[in-house]
Amino acid sequence: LELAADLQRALIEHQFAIEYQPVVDLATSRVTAVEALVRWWRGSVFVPPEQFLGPAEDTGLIVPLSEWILREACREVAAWRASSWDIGLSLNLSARQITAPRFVETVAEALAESGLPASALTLEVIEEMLVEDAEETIRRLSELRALGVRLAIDDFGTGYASLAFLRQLPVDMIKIDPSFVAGLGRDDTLTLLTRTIVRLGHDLGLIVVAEGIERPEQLELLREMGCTRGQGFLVARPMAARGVDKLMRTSLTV
Ligand code: G
Ligand code: G
Ligand code: MN
Ligand code: NA
Repeated sequence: LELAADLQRALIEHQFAIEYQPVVDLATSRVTAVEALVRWWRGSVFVPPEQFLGPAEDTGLIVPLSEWILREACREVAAWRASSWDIGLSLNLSARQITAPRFVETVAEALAESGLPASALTLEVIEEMLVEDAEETIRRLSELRALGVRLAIDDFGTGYASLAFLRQLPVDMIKIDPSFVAGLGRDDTLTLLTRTIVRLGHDLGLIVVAEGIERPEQLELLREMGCTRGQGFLVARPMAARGVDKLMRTSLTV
């Protein structure tokens, strides 16, 4: 309850910030996209998203917070693109955000205001979001996709129905959950499963992103598997916008 009141105040007092984690093309090491990740500095104390996203969802504060992240991130990425950097933006969606009134309109407005092309925006959803209000959620995401926005399944492979999800919603990308990537080269089953997910994604014509890359061996195996893109602390950590400025038009050293 106290956290809820603090969240409300934090929104009004602009205590939230966005960090961007680079996503690289594994063949070229070029940064092709950034994933926006919300940060809350409650005074001098950092509150991890895992601690406040639940309460924000329960109180509905996730809706105005997500709208701020959407507009701000679209604006910042559009500015990078204006310096002729062909970069995309990935945003994590919350269940409540998707079913809120005017969600589709809000995304369309953020694109129009910022000048970010719809095709440069990827919206990440997790499978659990299709359990409650599934029809409405699928309808809205399909509307956005019809506008040219890309859809990604985040944490792919961990949900109860990954494959059913692929049938229900037209998606462009799957993001392999870090729990698979963690086992690359160390655990035969996880290595095999990762290889199978990469092949499945490619056979379906999807972009496949591996998440949670921390060790050179993982990167090597993912490249050998032909995984399209990679993300993780070894590649680059989430960073403030001015950190991304410095990365512009560079290849990372991975
Ligand atoms: O990268 P990080 O540890 O900050 O993210 C923790 C969790 O919070 C992840 O599951 C991530 O998807 C989620 N998250 C981060 N930023 C956002 C956001 O802007 N909106 C939503 N809905 N979730 C986010
Ligand atoms: O659920 P989602 O995939 O959106 O979560 C993104 C979260 O993963 C962010 O909080 C980000 O900080 C974190 N993250 C990104 N790369 C790595 C990594 O290599 N290792 C670990 N442990 N976490 C990572
Ligand atoms: Mn994500
Ligand atoms: Na993920």
